[in-house]
Order: sequence, then C-alpha cells, then structure tokens
Amino acid sequence: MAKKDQYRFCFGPWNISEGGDPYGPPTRPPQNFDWKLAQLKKHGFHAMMFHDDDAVPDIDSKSEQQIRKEAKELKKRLDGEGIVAEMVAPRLWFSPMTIDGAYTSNDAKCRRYAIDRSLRSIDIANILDTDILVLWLAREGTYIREAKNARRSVDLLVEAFDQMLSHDKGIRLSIEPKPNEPMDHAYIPTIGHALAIAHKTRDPKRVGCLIESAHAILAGLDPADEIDFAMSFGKLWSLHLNDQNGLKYDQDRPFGNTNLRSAFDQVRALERNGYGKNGEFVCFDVHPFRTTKPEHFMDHLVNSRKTFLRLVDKARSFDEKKAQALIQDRNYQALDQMVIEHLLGK
Ligand code: GLO
Ligand code: MG
Repeated sequence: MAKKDQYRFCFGPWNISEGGDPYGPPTRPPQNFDWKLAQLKKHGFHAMMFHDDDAVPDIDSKSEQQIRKEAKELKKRLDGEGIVAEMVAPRLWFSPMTIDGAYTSNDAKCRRYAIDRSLRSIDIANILDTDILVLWLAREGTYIREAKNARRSVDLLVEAFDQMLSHDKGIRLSIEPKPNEPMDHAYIPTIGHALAIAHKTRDPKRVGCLIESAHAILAGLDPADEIDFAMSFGKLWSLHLNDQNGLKYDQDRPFGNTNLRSAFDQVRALERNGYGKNGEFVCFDVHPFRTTKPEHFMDHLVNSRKTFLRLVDKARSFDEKKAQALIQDRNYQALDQMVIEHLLGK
C-alpha cells in the first residue's frame, strides 16, 4: 500500500480557469503560465500536466525544430523549479482541422494532421521526460450516428495508435474515456472500451488508461469500480479525480464535493491496489466555480487534495475486521450504517 505521504499531486494549467461558459464571459482575469507554475509550487504540488500547446504555445505555426527548442527551454525551467511533467496530451479539439473529429475524421487530410500533431506531442513528452501521452478522444464520435461508420472508426483509431507506438518505442498511451460532451456519443466511452481497443494495437502493453471520476459518472458507472477494473489489468497510469452532480454537462467539481461516499470508495480502491507505487500521480481535473473570486483562484485544487488526504485517513482507519464480520453475516444494513458513521466521524 502506498504511504499517505507517498502520494504525489498534480494539475494542469487549464485547471486555473477563468469562469467563462457558453452563456457568459470570464469572471476572473487570465493568468500566465509563470503565475500558474509559481502557484503549483507554492501550494506544494509535485507535477504539472501539459497539453502540447501548453508546453509549446501556437504549436501549429511552428516547425519541428522550433517545437523541440521550446520544449527544451520549458524542461530547463521545470528542472529549475523542481517540478516534473506528468504527461503530455495532444489538444485535438480546437483546430479547424478537427471540426469533424481527429483520428476518425472523414477527411484523410484532417486525420493526417491529427496523427502528425500527436507525433509532435510524443517528441515533447520525450523532451519533458515523461513517457505518458494522454489521449482524451474529445471529438472521436458523432453528433448524428449516420455521419460515420463506427466499425471503420475503430480501425482508424487503432491505425493512429499504432503510428504513435511505432514513432517511439518507450511511449505509453493513456486513453481517457468520456461517454459524451462535446460529442453526442463518443467511440471510447468507458475503461472497458479503452482496454479492449488496446488489445487491437501493435503493442497492447503500452496502451492503458486514465480514469476521470466525472467521466465514469457520466457513463452511469461507479468510478471506484472503474479503478479496480483498470488496476486489475495493471493499466491505470493516470487519474483525474473530481466530482459530478448527476447526468449533466461535465462539471469538474472539487473531489468529494457531491458524493463523499463515492470519493471514499475511490480512495479505498486506490489504496487496496497500491496506486502511486509505480510513480503514478494523483491529478485533479477540477475547475473553480464561476462565482470564485480571483483571490480564491487555487482553493478548488487545494481543497480537493485536502479532501483526498482526509479520505486516505478514513480509508486506513476503517475497521476492516468489523466490516468483514458484517459481510460474513450478510448484514449489509449494518455495513451501510457503519460506512455512514465512519464518514460522519465522532
Ligand atoms: C475533459 C477532459 C480534459 C482532459 C485534458 C487532458 O473533459 O477531462 O480536461 O482531461 O484535456 O487531455
Ligand atoms: Mg480529464
């Protein structure tokens, strides 16, 4: 079991967000990368997650050589601050080339763009010294089902993953499933889908997953069960803890904010599987509420970590012997109340 103080924490620059939504403008001033990095350090986080264009802004307008040069400069800065890069993720959902999807676009030129950009992301990952490429397959799906051939889309995804795996012998692909948003239906909605498609690639052992609590909830699944499932395959290489209030837009609420019991179960699952033992980080993919004032810009991240650590204590002080006796007696009513009272505390 990972020791409590062995958990290492992480977030991405996009998690210090300005509060804009489809119905209104930002509510907080944008902060530059330097400020975000300084906050990450000041608040004792260990690593940062990077989209490719967080690492190299305006990446599409830059040559391969320029991309490498800027990635090297970033690496130097991170080293100087004692911060590591947890992962790199190609941001394949902003460009006009990905309007109709990236790897599964119906346009061959757009598919080529998506793969090339992913290969550049792998180069950046190498320079930043992380072997994890996160693939949130944002636009791989449809708004209307007849627009794409789902069987062909599976083949196209495998083809794209294979090119990434051949580009670099050390890179590991960590697929972040999400069932919907922005798409009506996504092609890789759950961890089961991610691990199944891994087996169609040229090197299944280098294709694993990332679980985001909110995405599992949106798929109608229990995030703790998703964690146990992925970890039984040794495939949980990254984690986006957060919370979600039912089947709505993706909310990215602070961890434990909506369903404390589910958060407790997620922490128990991480503990029993030894998450972190192989260097994995606990990342929070959370956003400030729109109403948050600039002076409280970091609270959603700091609070998520605080809740996580409190729940580690709760998981470790849970009376397993007593719980087992109740399980033997099939007294789940008492077990249920035991969990509630444990969470409520004295
Ligand atoms: C959105 C995703 C997104 C990804 C990030 C890394 O729903 O959770 O935040 O995690 O872009 O690829
Ligand atoms: Mg995420």
